[in-house]
Amino acid sequence: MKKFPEDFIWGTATSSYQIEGAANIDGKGPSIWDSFCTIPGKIAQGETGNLACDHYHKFKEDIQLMKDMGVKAYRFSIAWARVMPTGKGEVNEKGIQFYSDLIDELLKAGIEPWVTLYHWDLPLALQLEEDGWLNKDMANYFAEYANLCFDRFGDRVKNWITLNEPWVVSILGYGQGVFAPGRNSNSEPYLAAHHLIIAHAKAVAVYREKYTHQNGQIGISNNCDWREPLTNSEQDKQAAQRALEFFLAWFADPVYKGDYPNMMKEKLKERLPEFSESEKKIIKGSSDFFGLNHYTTMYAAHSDGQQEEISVHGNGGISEDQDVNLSLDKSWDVTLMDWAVVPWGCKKLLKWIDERYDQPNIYITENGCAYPDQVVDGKVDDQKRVDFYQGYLKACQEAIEEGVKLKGYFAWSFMDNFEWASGYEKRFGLHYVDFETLERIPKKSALWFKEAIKNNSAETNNINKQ
Ligand code: PNW
Repeated sequence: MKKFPEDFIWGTATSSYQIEGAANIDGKGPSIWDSFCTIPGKIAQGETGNLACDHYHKFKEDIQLMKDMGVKAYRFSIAWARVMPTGKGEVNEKGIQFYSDLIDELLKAGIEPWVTLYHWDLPLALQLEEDGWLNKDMANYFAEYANLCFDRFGDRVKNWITLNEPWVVSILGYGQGVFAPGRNSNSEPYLAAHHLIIAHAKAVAVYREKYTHQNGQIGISNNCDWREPLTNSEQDKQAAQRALEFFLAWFADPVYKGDYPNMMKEKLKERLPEFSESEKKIIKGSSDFFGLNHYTTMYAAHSDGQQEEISVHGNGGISEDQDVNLSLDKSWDVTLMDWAVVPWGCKKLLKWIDERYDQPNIYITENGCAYPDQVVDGKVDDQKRVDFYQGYLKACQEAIEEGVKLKGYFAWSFMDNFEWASGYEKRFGLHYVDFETLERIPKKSALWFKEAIKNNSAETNNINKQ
């Protein structure tokens, strides 16, 4: 059996708004997601995260389930508005207490906390009073909030992720308007992204200036699909490269090279803001590791300004800026999100990152899939999810053998939860959640993951004991 390196980190992941519930108790302020969910038509079935998995009250039970699986690490996010109800100023001690208890419980279970500071649930007050991420001042508010978290939790938390997927915030939140705050524009995404990058860098600067004695690491998690050239033509190869740069290099180039890709500057002109020299200085080198969320692969082909409508749930970005047409191979299986299952795309993307950014330590901070799971006789036989994880983890193993410094892998998600605009229809969990009773049931995939962790290998097949 091929093994992962001894110190490989096996983890699972969640985010605050998707699991916590307790939306307005114990002093929590409203977030833009609380508010966005009240707009008719935005969320499937008009669902909200008001209750979600009620993790706020069930976190001990959830940590026990993680312990049962043998995970070494758990990635969760802090709801900014739970610890700072209006996003700035006053601190809500009950919110601090919740995360403090959660962290203590994890450590007691031998599970390392990996904490995301921002997984999209911006305090509503910052949206209404300050214009959210369109305002550069947001970077300072974020740095102050980050400082609070380092100060209160940094004695126990050694792994920090500033932002989750600024691409999603920018494109789905400010471009397509399908996520909070629901804006529709072809220029605001580039402005919001600009401020997100500066906010990330400022938070990292605070950590490095004031908290070195905590001996932790800090980075950012970006999402990216793989883009495979549709044909061998030079034009399609360049189209795939452009698509990857618009997706990932948009955020990773500033962090690793100090500025946006030239290609984006040329194409976007004045719609792409410029960093000042002092901003470049704090941005370059501002991630101790490369956090990657990866879900799927698409073909990319050159287009001469004529965009084909893609039927798949839109993750192309602002495609008219890229001159790229995306498509799927008919032979590829797709998940309930219509995202294609293509493990080799994951390996290619890891190698692309390894090369472009000079062999950084990489953590896959999310990878997973949604399927229409069903409980039969108290069990959930999600063989497709088992196959998905096995396929992607094998691809990871191959990438490591070929020299990629992949140090860990977090399955999305620990349990079924509020899947944003899709509500509760799209189940990504290793654990099934009955949203009526809130009961959790480990799926077959959770049992597979447990064995894979035990064997430290993706070649695990022995899970017939459910
Ligand atoms: C990520 N896209 O979201 C998030 O980090 C999770 O909170 C979420 O539950 C998970 O993936 C599954 O969706 C994404 O359109 C949402 O490319 C949309 C896209 C990518 C990631």
